[in-house]
Amino acid sequence: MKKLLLLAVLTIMVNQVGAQVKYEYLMPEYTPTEGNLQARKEFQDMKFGMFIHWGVYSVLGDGEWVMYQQKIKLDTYKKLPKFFDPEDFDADEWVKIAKAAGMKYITITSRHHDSFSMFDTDATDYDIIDATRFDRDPLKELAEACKKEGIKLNFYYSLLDWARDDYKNGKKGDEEAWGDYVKFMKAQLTELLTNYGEIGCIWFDGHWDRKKANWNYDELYSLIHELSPNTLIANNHHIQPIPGEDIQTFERDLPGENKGGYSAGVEISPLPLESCATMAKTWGFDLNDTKFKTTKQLVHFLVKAAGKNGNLLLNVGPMPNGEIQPEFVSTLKEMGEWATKYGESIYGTRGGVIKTQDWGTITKKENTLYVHVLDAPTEPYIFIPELMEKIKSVSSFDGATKIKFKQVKEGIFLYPASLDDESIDTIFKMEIR
Ligand code: FHN
Repeated sequence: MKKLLLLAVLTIMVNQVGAQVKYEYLMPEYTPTEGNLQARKEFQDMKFGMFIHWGVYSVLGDGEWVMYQQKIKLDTYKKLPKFFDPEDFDADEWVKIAKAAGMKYITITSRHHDSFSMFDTDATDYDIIDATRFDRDPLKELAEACKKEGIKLNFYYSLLDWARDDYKNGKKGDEEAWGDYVKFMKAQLTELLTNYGEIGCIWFDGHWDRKKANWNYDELYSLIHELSPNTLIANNHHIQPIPGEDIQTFERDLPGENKGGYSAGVEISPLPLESCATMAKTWGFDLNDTKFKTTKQLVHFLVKAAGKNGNLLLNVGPMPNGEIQPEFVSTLKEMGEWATKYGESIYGTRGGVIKTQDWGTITKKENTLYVHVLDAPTEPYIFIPELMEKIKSVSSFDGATKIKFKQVKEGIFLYPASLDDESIDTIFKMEIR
């Protein structure tokens, strides 16, 4: 009887999870090209990227959801482009900040939920060239700056739209309108993939606004892969990856966790993983948002993501004048100082060696395991459970000090002479036999 009950409970749980995480429309089988697989590997090697949420909403300094949250009528919101003239925008400066932080790629919002296109598009007049006095295409300038500096450029693209009638009517069930909206997205995606050089990734967002809808991903994804097979597709839909996607994303969460509340029932897939996070609270510029995360917290996020085999996409929301706020710049600079010293233990590594421990995690590159002690344990040793690899030697990060260790069948004990409580991350190197 007990067994039957357990089975019934399990069946209900599996069905619920299944119902919650599955995209319901048929997708064609997807075989990534060799180049795409190589791009996925390179994506995983990069580990750290800059997310940029920038739009006309920055004028109001109240985050990227201001139109929705302050219930601003569309006609009123449409006055904002007139006030948006970011004359201090300097793409080279942004790229310099990202590079100095140790970031290897940039993912910028080409169009967010407010529908405003931050690039020169022929598919609508509601864009930066036609609707503002700022007669420049920031994505073009960023593409050029990224190319110069060897930084990969990715485009965020909102599926959800708060302004377009075809979206609104399509949402209400008007199939013709929905078809028009899909056509519009395809026109813009074609522009984004043909006018800006090689694009690393198209990063979709907003699926969750129409959880049950047919988003025509078969058309969108095959268009992207036909135009640019090495461009990776990510979709922040908060469900299990859909065939055609190349990256799995986690919002405000480490891969496989659901502390942010967006990833209920979502399991880690074999795709490259990426966590995105904010430096304060909101994504878009918010004048009142002073809940700044510290350098230590953010380095810990980066290291833990790498330990779980994921990248960190860390967000900045530039101000309406085009500059990244100084608080972010100084934290990013400190992260960069850390990355300059310890980047070897992050870039090009893979994770998933052990489960995250209270003290920290492990990353791996070839025959080296990097033990990241993020929070010193109270015991005078570090215990690493379930380690399959036979260890030959353990040393301090710089290799100057040998560390005593004992390997038993349950795991391995490290006995460092001391552990610095204040250190952001004490790293030991273990060589595999
Ligand atoms: O609503 C958006 C939000 O503004 C932001 O773009 C984040 C980034 O992951 N995604 C959405 C929420 O899921």
